[in-house]
Amino acid sequence: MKLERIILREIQMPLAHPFVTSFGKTTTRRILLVELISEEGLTAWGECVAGEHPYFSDEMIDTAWLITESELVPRLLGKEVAQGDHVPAMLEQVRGHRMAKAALENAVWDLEAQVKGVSLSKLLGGTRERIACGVSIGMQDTMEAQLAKVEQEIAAGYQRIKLKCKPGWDTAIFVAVRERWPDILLSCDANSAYRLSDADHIATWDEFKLLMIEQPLWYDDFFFHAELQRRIQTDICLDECIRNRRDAEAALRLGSGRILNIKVGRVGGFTEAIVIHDIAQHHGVPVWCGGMLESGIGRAHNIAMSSLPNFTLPGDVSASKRYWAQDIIEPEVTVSAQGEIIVPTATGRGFHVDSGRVDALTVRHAQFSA
Ligand code: OSB
Ligand code: MG
Repeated sequence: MKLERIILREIQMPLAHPFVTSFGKTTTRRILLVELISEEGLTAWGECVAGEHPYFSDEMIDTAWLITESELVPRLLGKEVAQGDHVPAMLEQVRGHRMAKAALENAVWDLEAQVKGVSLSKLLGGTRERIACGVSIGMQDTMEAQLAKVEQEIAAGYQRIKLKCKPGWDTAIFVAVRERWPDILLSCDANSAYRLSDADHIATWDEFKLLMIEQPLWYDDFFFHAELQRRIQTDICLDECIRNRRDAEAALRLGSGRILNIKVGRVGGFTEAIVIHDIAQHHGVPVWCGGMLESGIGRAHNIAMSSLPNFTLPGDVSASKRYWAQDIIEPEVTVSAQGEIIVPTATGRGFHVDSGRVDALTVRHAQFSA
């Protein structure tokens, strides 16, 4: 597979509903899309999940654009790349910038699936025909609005409800939700809003039988998470702090958590994500696929990822219409009344990219030819 042309685009997509976490509010997503065109004339896509600001991680769309254009594209353009898992070594000299790297690497996997005539799911080692879906619900302005959102998502069939929380927006919400829905799969995500000094407070949540507490402490820590895990019964799930296979192995050996959220962009691409999946499986630790408010391209890739065997918990991969008035793929992603997405079996990502829609949303464009 010779990479003849690489096209970068920034698209801007207004979210159907603003998304509020402990690190901020998102109303419009600025998304970097990567399009690869091979010598054979095949077209493949990747999505960079870096945010508008460096609040979730130290990457943001503008740093990703700069690094992609100045450092990553030159290492791939015009090169013969046999398969997606050869990409990490080609980009290895560049340290960090995992979300930027993942967009390119994942596009190469997308291309490889097309060349081999298999679904992306099969190529990655997927075994599931359908995946279980949960939702991540941002913080609302009032308790009433928060409960109404939970009600709406349960009615839509989602199998797990995740509540964003932070100091001052935690226990009261859990009490109210548990009062109305004592038995649902419920979790929370603090996005690093707490400190070890909050351990006693966090321990009081054990009574809510949460499925997990996601990334309660610092974004770059899994040492003190181990101490917190020893002081609470509820399982900790690690998100932000797991950057690669060594982090995963170290965190699981330390006992920093008992569940992993795998985000393909956060760990630098499918190759690393698959290894982390395997490490967790080896430790008997379940994983699930996180989300980064992706457009249809990243969502299609997340569906394929979620089809691997150790993705045994419902992920944050939900329907297009939860995010967008109109998605950039055809068909859009839908979730059944049972809270499942069917994994496409067609060749490649299994969703057609609506290039007219992409063009209409594009605010920045750069093209590189071999
Ligand atoms: O921590 O999982 C997170 C969105 C942006 C950044 C971080 C996170 C999230 C979500 C939303 O929780 C998941 C989704 O629905 O895409
Ligand atoms: Mg998270």
